[in-house]
Amino acid sequence: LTLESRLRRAIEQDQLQVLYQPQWDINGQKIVGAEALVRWDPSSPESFSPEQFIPLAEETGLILPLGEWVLRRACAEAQRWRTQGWPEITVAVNLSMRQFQQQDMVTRLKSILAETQLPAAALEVEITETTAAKDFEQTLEILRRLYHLGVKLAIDDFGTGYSSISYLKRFPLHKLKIDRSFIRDLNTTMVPLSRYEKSDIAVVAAIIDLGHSLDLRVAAEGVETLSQLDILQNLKCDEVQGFLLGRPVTATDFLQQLREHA
Ligand code: G
Ligand code: G
Ligand code: MN
Ligand code: NA
Repeated sequence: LTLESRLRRAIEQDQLQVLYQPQWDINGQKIVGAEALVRWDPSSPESFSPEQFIPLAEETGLILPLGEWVLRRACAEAQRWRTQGWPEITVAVNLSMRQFQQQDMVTRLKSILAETQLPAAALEVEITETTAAKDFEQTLEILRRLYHLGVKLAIDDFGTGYSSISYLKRFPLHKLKIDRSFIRDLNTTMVPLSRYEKSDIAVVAAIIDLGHSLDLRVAAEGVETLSQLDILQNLKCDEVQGFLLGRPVTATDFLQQLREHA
């Protein structure tokens, strides 16, 4: 069997799973949301990493049913958090380029919100900088419709694509997520810093300032060390996400984390 037919079967047979990675306020004190991340159920006999199957799903178009399945799951789960006592917790869902550009995407999203009863403001949609930069007019139109629905809009992997600042200025957005490659480079707060380390901090500082000057919240992803967190706090980043504060976990485990940290 090809990976494609296995993936098709996995979608049909519910062998996929959604994990939730906590998103924290900058102090690392409080969970403010979660990013939904799809996984091939590790207990199924065949299991592939998302780095393997997401690009394939993109190429084959399977990302459409897959993405819709993730969206429905994540919205239903977020509504459970709300009704169980955490009405402020948002859920962030990645939309691939094909999914974002799908003709009836906004209609489909709207019906998933209605079906799961999740208020639009509790859903954050993440599109990559590359998706956003693909076709300015089309992106603007889709973002406007989502914005009017009340959905939160985030640019993911920021800094690795090529969106121009004038685009960012004209898109209705709520958040920039600094790509984890920039965070990885924030290795140390030890002084004296090498020129390179200084410039790594300067780049992250510039992204945060850019976000703030556009009235956006700025989140850092891939935070793995306390010194990275310390630098991000000093630079007034707004939110952090990464292995230091929590790996992606099952819905059950995430609910437990909410009891402890939200
Ligand atoms: O979770 P992890 O880092 O292993 O994910 C690998 C890649 O797969 C990341 O780029 C992530 O954005 C992407 N990904 C994870 N879940 C989803 C999903 O539900 N939809 C889309 N489009 N991409 C996802
Ligand atoms: O492309 P996107 O930003 O959506 O990718 C999210 C992916 O990043 C998830 O698959 C998640 O597993 C991964 N991730 C989350 N936190 C960390 C981290 O601290 N370090 C690394 N290396 N990967 C992370
Ligand atoms: Mn993401
Ligand atoms: Na990202």
